[in-house]
Amino acid sequence: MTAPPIPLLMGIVNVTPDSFSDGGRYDDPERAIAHGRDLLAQGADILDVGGESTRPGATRPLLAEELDRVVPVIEALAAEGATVSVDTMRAEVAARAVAAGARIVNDVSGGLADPAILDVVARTGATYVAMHWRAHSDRMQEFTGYDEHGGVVPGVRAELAERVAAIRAAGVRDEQIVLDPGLGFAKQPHHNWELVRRLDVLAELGFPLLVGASRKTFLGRLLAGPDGRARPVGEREAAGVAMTTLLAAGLGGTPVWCLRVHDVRAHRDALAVAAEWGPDADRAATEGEG
Ligand code: PMM
Repeated sequence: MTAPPIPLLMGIVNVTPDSFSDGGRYDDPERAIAHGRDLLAQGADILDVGGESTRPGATRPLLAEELDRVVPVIEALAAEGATVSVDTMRAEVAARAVAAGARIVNDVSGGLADPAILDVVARTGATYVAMHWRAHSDRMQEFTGYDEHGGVVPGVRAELAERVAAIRAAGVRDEQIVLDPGLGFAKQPHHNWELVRRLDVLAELGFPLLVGASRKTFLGRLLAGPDGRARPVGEREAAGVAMTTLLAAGLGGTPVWCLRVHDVRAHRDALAVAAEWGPDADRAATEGEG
């Protein structure tokens, strides 16, 4: 068996006081820049800089707060040659981020929160990650029904197809578009597993896929202790690395273009192992001593 091409790794730089998984640790720009450099040294291909927490129940920052958080960090990291993505739902933030050097706009709302973001993407030519999303984080878990679509996989596919139509209508070219199933966003835990097992159904839409499973609640629930409480967020990394390994091995049913992760080194190691099943798989046998 030959594994598909190795996915890119997007390292997460959350410049937020209340992020889902590394809340507050990198909330001042200097610390966030240092964290970005560290993730590059660990082998990140892309740095995803975000100033709005989207953890379940989170409330939104003001526009000015979000700009103050992300623009200096993007400027510094892009100036050092990093490929930077901005994690935002706001057109104004996307525009300022691209002007500061970001080449990717990662919009968890897929253009639903602020449709003008699509004009920014069309005008600038930035790569656009459109994630499956139904509502802001304070209410998203009220919208986890997929029965009218016959299940979560056809539901996410249909709703992403609608987003693609809107994105194209705004003048964005197909080569700019990346799709994301939105693990943990308006999903019950079992929905996330159904999606990662059938990424091939989303790939039928014809775009590269990005997947963000790192440290999410559905992994915490899988690893719940005997008391039924989810595994704490800082103790989910090994499960995330297993997810990376299985997706890199093709068990999502299709190649994945990029994985969005926190602990880049661990995922880079997993991809190094997966690469030994890829096109250059006999390298280890000829190079090493075993
Ligand atoms: N998840 C989070 C934030 N941004 N962007 C994309 N494209 N896909 C995701 O799954 C995603 C995202 C929430 O996780 P975090 O608080 O750990 O960053």
